[in-house]
Amino acid sequence: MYPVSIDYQETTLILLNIIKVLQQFSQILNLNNLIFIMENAEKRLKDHQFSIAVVGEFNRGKSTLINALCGEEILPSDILPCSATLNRISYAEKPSAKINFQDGSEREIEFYKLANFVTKKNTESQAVAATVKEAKVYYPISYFQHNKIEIIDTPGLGDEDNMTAVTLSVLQQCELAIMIISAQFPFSITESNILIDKLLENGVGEVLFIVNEIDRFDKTEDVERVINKISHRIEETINEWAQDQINPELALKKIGKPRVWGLSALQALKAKQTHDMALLGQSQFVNFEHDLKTILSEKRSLIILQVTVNQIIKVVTEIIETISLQKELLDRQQAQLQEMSAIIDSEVSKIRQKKREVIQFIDDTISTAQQQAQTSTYKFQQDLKKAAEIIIDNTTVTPAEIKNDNFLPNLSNQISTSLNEASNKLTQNIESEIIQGQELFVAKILDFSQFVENMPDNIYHKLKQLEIDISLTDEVIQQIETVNQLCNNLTANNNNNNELFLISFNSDSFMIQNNPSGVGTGIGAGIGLVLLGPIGAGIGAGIGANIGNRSRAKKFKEKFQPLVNIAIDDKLREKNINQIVDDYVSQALVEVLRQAKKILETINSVIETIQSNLVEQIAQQETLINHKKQQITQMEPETQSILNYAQNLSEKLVKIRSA
Ligand SMILES: Nc1nc2c(ncn2[C@@H]2O[C@H](COP(=O)(O)OP(=O)(O)OP(=O)(O)O)[C@@H](O)[C@H]2O)c(=O)[nH]1
Ligand SMILES: [Mg+2]
Repeated sequence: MYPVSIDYQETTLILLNIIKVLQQFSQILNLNNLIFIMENAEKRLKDHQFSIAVVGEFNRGKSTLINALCGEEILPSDILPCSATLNRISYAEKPSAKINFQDGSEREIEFYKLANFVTKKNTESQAVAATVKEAKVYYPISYFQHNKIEIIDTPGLGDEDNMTAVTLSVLQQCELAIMIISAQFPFSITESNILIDKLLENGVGEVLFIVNEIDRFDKTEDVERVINKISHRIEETINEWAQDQINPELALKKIGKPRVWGLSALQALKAKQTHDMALLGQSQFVNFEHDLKTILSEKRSLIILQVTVNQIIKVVTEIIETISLQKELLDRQQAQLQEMSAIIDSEVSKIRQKKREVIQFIDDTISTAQQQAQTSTYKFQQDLKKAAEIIIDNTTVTPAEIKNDNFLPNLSNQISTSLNEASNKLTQNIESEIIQGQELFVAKILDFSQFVENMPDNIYHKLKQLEIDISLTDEVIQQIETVNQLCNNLTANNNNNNELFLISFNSDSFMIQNNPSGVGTGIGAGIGLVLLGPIGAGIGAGIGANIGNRSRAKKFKEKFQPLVNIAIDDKLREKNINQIVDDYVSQALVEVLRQAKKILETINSVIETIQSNLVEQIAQQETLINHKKQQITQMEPETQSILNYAQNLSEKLVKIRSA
């Protein structure tokens, strides 16, 4: 897909293409920092810009080295930590300086006043330097002239945090780094960390090492020993770093054997200023300068490609890692969605089951109430007969009394009063049975509604534990609120107004009233009538006056009782007491039933809303996940082929550069 080539033009085009693709991928994966890195790489590759950063701990002679290259003391240097800003030095025919301030403004300054803006030599200059973003210094350095090269003086690393950050940002945008180490303090742990974290990790194309201040040693052999020692430590550090890389071998090749120059920047500067060739020779500066010029003229393009490739490898590796992480995440989310569907199904079927139980319970309660009422009614019939029997038994019957006109009306009255009492008892019994039924009923529905009310919370709580964003819709919240209100009314009715569910028990239903002129009398009269018949007939048929003796009185009671019973049965049947009780029970439960039905209907729609809502949300999530997965899967082969190409190219570049 990406043919390996080292033709500069062609390779540049391929790399620009790759950068475009990686930008798109970074965008899809939301890797903003990578987009930035690629934008930057694209710009540098197109501009063919070449930046050299001079780095190291403070006071190692960074500024002095740049001065030595220029042959003039253009940058301030000092025995105390000095450089406070980034200073970019590039070619111009005449020396000049511009200051870019933090607030975005830019100002040209007089060249010799540079120290007032870029150092921390005194509190005033330090305060000014704090407002400076960077200084641009233009100077006629001959070999910078045609090559769009800039050299960057950086504040000492590890001196202050914000300065370290400034230097770091520059390292991501430079092709070559010169690391300055002092011959006096051979390669500290801090310096080894600078090398790894700031240079190698940032994919700088090439790193050159300078052991400065060799003039501090008298003997050449001491200088050699120090340089060897430092070179060895640098190699160790690079090896250590390479072992942590995905491809240690390539990482090592890319850096190559570290190139270390021992020199005295201070002597070189002085020699150039005074044209002292002997001192210049002594400074060992010429070797370094010569090699630097060669690198800049011969390897510049290769290094630019190398830096770009390094950035591409860095970015594509991170993209590949992100893809694999996101794939895992998406797989997990997919599994979770299935889990979610299962949770929803099980919760919904739980609540449906519960609803069936409630309906069954309601049916049972009604039929139990009806059965009990029927039993009470049957018992009522027996009670009435018993009451009549007791009255009849206790009545003294003599022939003389039977003849008395008041006898039968009195007897009837007694019986009807007694029947009224029994009737009231029945009313109370049935009433209390119904109240009990209602209470059970209401309790059951409230219990169920509580369950319904908790259902969404239960479901959403379980779903929340998964990593997927599911929310309770307003519709659900509103419906649950309706269920709540209906249930509150149900409770209120039950607690405050039982009458609502009750029809007042009307004794009329049983044709028995306390009012003696009413139906009670009617029964009495009826019984009287029935009795008068046989008695009259008896009189007529010869019972007549003989009714006066004991056996006749006993016979009267024996005949009278069944007649009373028949009269009771007839009256109850005539008034259809069974039906009345049935109706009464049903009517008493009708209001609760109506309300329960409404609650159950609302609950039904809550369940449906929740279910359809969640199913919809899950479906949406699934579509989203599938889409993402597809996008990511499509990226995979391309990222792999980019990585392969970049690694091959990197290897080629290393070979050519070290040839
Ligand atoms: N003897 C000797 N002194 C040097 C040499 N190079 C630099 N110095 C001195 O070391 C001190 C620090 O030099 P600078 O160039 O300011 O060092 P720097 O690394 O830029 O320091 P910061 O900007 O503070 O990070 C100055 O006093 C220099 O004159 C050298 O080769 N030999
Ligand atoms: Mg400095």
